[in-house]
Parts: sequence; C-alpha cells; structure tokens
Amino acid sequence: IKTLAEFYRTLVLKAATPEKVRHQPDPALLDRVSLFQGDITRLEIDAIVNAANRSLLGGGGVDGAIHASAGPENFWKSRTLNGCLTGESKITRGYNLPASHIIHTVGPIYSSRDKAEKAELLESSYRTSLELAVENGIRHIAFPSISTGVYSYPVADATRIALNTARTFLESENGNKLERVIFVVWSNKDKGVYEELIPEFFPPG
Ligand code: AR6
Repeated sequence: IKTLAEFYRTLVLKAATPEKVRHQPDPALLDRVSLFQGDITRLEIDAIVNAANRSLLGGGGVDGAIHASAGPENFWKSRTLNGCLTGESKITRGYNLPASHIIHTVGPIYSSRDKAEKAELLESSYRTSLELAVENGIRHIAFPSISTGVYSYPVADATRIALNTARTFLESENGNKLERVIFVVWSNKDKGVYEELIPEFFPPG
C-alpha cells in the first residue's frame, strides 16, 4: 500500500496548489499515511476499523463484510461488549480476518439539523479509534469511510473530519506511536474525494 509520499510522486495533482492549505507541510507525515482502494477485510495489518452500529452485533455495509470474514467467534465476543455509544470505540481480536484486531466504532447517523453535533461525534469515532489503537500497541491501522454509507454523512464533510483528526492525532505525543494510518475507500467517487482533499491536510510540501 502506497504512502502519501509515493502517492505524490505518481499522482498528477488535480490542482498543484490546493485551494485551502489547512496545515503546514510536514514531509515526515507523508510516510505515515496511505490511501487504498479495495476491501478492508483483506488487509493483513494490526487493526482494521469497523463502521459498526450501537449493538455491535453486525449489520450491512462494511460491518457485514467484517463480521462475515471474522467469523462466529467475533460475533460471540461482540455480544459480551454490551454495545457501544455513538462516537466511542471498542476493540476485539480479528479472529478469522487477516487483521490482528478489529476496532469497532459507531459513527453518527447524519442529519443536517444537528450538523455540529454530528461532526463532533464523527471526529470522536476517529479519535477514540486512534487512542484505542495506541493503548493496544497497534502500529498500523486502516479506516473505512465511517458514516458515509448507510448513515448518509456527506462524503466530503466526513473526509475532511477523517483527515483532520488523523493529522492532529499523528502530531500528538501519543500519535508518534502510530506508524501508519490507511484510509480505505470502496468507490471511485470516494477515492476522488480523498485525492482532492488529502493535499489540504497533508500538503506535498
Ligand atoms: N471495505 C472497505 N469499505 C467498504 C467495504 C469494504 N469491504 N464495504 C463497504 N465499504 P457503511 P456507515 C464502504 O454503510 O455509513 C451497517 O449496517 C462503503 O462504501 O458500511 O457507518 C452498520 O451495522 C462506505 O463508503 O457504514 C451500521 O448499522 C463505507 O464503507 C451502519 O451500516 C461506510 O459505509 C453504519 O453505517
């Protein structure tokens, strides 16, 4: 999986200068972040994040795929976790997955009326997942695009929150313990959104 440093070497940037650079360039960070298009359940990595619901007992989308691949042991273990509040995260082993751990997080169900509250909850999903990863000695973590499927969060807004939260965390003291954050996209459309926004949060320098 390519890092952003490699990504910038191969990508013909849509805009050489992004409209808004929200952060200063930091070349070291470019080796610690990746964008990958494909099935998150296939990643052989320390931890993958699941976009779960509050029951933690499985559902559709990426949650369904993760539960199906992790197998029944994960389901039985998940039953003992007593669910999870929106914006919070819980960890299990990966069971039959190639990934060693699953970090189950519950993103918000989007509604345009409570935009600020939803944004805080989505940020919290990313942040608590990253914190839990570090607490458990995880060095490589992969995120799907939380809340942007069944929970209908607008993809560009959600992507800005994902990138901003990762950048802030990677620069924090705890974040130094993480070697790689991988953003996993499924559709071509979402890939395009990430490619457009990444330079705002992780400028090529
Ligand atoms: N690998 C990577 N990304 C995937 C995969 C996959 N195998 N499958 C889907 N995606 P969603 P949410 C993408 O709906 O919006 C479930 O029923 C998908 O294209 O899975 O947080 C839960 O139980 C989209 O971009 O999660 C909850 O009830 C992204 O993953 C509810 O859905 C997230 O879409 C959670 O909804």
